[in-house]
Amino acid sequence: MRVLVLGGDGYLGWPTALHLSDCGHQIAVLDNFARRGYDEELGVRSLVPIEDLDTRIAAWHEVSGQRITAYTGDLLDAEFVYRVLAEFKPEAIVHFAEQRAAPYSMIDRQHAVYTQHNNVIGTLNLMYAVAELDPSIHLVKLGTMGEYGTPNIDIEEGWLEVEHNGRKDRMLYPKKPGSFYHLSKVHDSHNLEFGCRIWGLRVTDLNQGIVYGQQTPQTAQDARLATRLDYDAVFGTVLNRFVIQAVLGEPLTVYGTGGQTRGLLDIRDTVECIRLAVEHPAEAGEFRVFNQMTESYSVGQIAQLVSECFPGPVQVEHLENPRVEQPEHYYNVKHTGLVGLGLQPHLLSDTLIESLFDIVAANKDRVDLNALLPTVRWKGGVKTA
Ligand code: NAD
Ligand code: USQ
Repeated sequence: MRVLVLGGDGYLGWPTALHLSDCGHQIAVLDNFARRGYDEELGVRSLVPIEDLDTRIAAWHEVSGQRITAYTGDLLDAEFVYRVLAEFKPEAIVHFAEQRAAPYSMIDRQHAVYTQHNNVIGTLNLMYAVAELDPSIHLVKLGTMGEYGTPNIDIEEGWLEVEHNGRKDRMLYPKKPGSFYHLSKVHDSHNLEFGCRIWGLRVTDLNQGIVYGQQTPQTAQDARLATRLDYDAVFGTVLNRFVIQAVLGEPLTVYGTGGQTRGLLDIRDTVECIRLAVEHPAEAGEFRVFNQMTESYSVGQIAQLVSECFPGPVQVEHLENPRVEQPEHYYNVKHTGLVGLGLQPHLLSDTLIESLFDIVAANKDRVDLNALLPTVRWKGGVKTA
């Protein structure tokens, strides 16, 4: 199948492009390198060194014999998006290309506006290009579990059967997201569902949990194929950060009580979920939603797991929570759709965490310790008189 991977230079987009290429699909990646730009803006860098996209693609050709086409440009440039679709003629598009850090979106007005403009308008340009050029293209869009927030009822896969005043309907599951970034994904989901209804688009919205890990069978074949690993308090995610903090001998930064619970998954499951979604497309007019996560843990449990696995002393520090989120809550998520398509999850285990310890130890000199502590406060991005 011809698959276009948007955001193919990112943490997840690059390993997904390699996995799909390895499975025999013909791949093109598109990226504007915004993520590399955020590194410069924030004065940080990936813990694991990463090559530029051309070097990565050349290395993959050397290792596998497979070719990947690269398109450099911005989803905000509608003409560029139309040109790429007309030229590459994808049968499926995997859309990772958004600003994805909740803290980045909460820095101030400018960053909130940038995030929502980049994410929502980029996706809208893409929807129009698909609708006008070839609505049979299956769009696999990365959403997030954080779209739902932490409601006090079970979280279904995208849709909810509602009975109200004696009448019933199937509605999009109500959303209660916790940052302007997470909100951008909610806006995308609503736009995409509308596109399915009015134009008959075929869309799979993958509400993904927090991803951990750094290697897939493909990226592990050559150092030039490595994907990024973020440790800073803006882009680094919780489990990856705790592993890195343990190796550095720094305290694990649990925000608040640590009772907040989230869905997680291994990076090897991310790439496999995408393959499954691509190879089993949604129907024309269908807005299909999968909850892409394999396990739930509270932040406190993640800190405990990392402490137990690390072969040395680990200190856990409870910081005042810079975010506004429920400290303790009900969390029960349905996630059977991808398992139904054949996903065999890698559950969080000692071996995975131990292999991450080695990757981090090999690169620990690259860490700027100043970037570890959170500086973005959810209430701090508003200027008061
Ligand atoms: P990432 O920032 O590493 O990758 C995103 C890529 O998209 C970057 O290379 C960036 O340069 C590119 N990009 C951004 N805006 C663009 C634009 N307008 N035009 C072209 N390219 C653009 O992020 P990631 O961690 O790989 O996440 C990928 C997707 O998965 C995101 O949509 C994110 O919201 C979602 N997601 C990630 C996680 C996680 O834990 N990393 C969890 C759930 C969902
Ligand atoms: N947390 C800590 N200490 C830390 C870092 C985080 O306690 O050092 C806590 C946060 O307060 C939060 C939880 O851990 O309660 C998760 O935070 P995170 O930064 O790991 O994840 P989040 O901001 O939700 O965002 C990440 C990705 C995003 C993706 C999302 C999936 O950056 O792209 O959409 O995970 S989900 O959480 O399911 O919405």
